[in-house]
Amino acid sequence: MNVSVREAVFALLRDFGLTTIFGNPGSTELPMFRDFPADFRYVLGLQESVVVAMADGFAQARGRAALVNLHSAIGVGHALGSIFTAYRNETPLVVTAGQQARSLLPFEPFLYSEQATNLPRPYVKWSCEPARAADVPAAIARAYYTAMQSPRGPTFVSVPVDDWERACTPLPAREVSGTISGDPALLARAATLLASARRPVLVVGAAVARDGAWPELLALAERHQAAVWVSPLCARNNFPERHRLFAGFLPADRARIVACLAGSDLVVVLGAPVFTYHVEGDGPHLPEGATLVQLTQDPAAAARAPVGLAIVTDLKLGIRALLASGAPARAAPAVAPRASPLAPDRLTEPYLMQQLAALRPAGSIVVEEAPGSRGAMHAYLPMLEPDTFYTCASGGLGYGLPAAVGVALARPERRVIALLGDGSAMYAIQGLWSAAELALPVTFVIVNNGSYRALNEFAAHFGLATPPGTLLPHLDFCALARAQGVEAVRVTRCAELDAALRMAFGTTRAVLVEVCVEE
Ligand SMILES: Cc1ncc(C[n+]2csc(CCOP(=O)(O)OP(=O)(O)O)c2C)c(N)n1
Repeated sequence: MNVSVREAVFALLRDFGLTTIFGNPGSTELPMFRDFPADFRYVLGLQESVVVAMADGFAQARGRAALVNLHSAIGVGHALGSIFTAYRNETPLVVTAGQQARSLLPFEPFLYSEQATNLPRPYVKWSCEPARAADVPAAIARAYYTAMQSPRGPTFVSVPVDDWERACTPLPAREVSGTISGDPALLARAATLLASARRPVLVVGAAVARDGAWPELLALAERHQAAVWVSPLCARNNFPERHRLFAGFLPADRARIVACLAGSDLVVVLGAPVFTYHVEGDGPHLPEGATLVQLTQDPAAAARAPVGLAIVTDLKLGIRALLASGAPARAAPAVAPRASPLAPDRLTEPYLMQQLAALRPAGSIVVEEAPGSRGAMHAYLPMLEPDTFYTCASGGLGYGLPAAVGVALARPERRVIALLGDGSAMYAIQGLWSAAELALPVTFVIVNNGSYRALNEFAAHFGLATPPGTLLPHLDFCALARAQGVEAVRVTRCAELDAALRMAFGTTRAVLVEVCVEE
């Protein structure tokens, strides 16, 4: 039996549960959407980096792949920053893009993509433009299975515009497992090391959240009375941040990591690289006398770790294996000091975080991209429940605002709070329009400090006093929001903050709260 490529692809997408298509269309994509099936929905983003970041948030919040459709070369070009972020986030995305008709390709036509498959490399796991139209369904299927295999990530398929009406045979979906179960002998050795350690510590990363291993991690930490540190620049939350064993957030700096972990004889890294550094450093990677065990879903992270025993495994399965061993009686580690409460006298970033923590609805999800506010957030806005925090693993700005829209689309029962720096928000401000059109109750909190403050602070590391290009005066976020259909309120004093947040959290519409903070 023959069907059109389009029919075969939509049948496959339906089987994979990829019925939400994030896109921004062009002429080279239009035939894909002929007779658009009623059980599919198209989520429009007004720029392609916004499209991919929305899909990323959606995919992460659902724990499954999402489908993206981009315009040929230029659309992929606009999307590349967000594709890079999805790659670092290990977010499964099937990214498709249009291409000019096969018969036109010898003439280098308008809108054609010369090296379509190379354009998104190296930040896709697999990239393909099928040799024949009839091979498009198989390429989409392989892209999906590959995206979902551990470590997950984006894949790319370029589809010539004339392929959609061509004939092919239908392709049934298959079951393809992507879960890696670690070597039992090595996991048993790791469990023994843990049981015999004097003072073990756990360093936890985003793969713990991605693999749904929150309860196993909690059990492991409590079993061993092990302090839990969050790995540097971690993109998800993995452990209740007010638990007595919660030690804090490791900096992305070798010597400071060693100082934080001092006194431990065994460092168990779970679902994170060893380690993510941001600044140069030398000397040891571990405190003197300590050994390291790493459980990771990423074979490359295992191979490049500078020290320790590395075991490639799904985190839930791996931590369960570690739970097989008992633990000796150990004294509880010292409790990390908590930040003291702040009075409503200065509208600072820490005060904003404190009030957000007090007023945020139960179960609400924070999607953060406010680099200079990270310290204040860590101190005053703890994440207490699983899957309630997302940021980007790449450090690339322009992710948080549209990702929050995608998370809200995936989790309609939850309140989503996008916590954004003024600079960060401007990389993807068109995402507000999608939130309004989709009628999503996202609360966008803009931390307006009038600058790229994180960059100003980082300049000191290189001995620069005042770097150029870091001031952002004259931005009116309320006007930017209203122009796109999002209600907005500006807060300039402590006394106005609670009412604004309560109003935003109390409605079912998207609201932007612009908070003008003092230094
Ligand atoms: C795409 C991209 N461009 C530039 C940077 C460099 N950068 C890192 S932090 C930062 C400033 C962010 O400003 P804002 O969101 O206002 O937060 P603040 O630092 O003021 O808290 C910049 C520009 C980046 N990380 N990503």
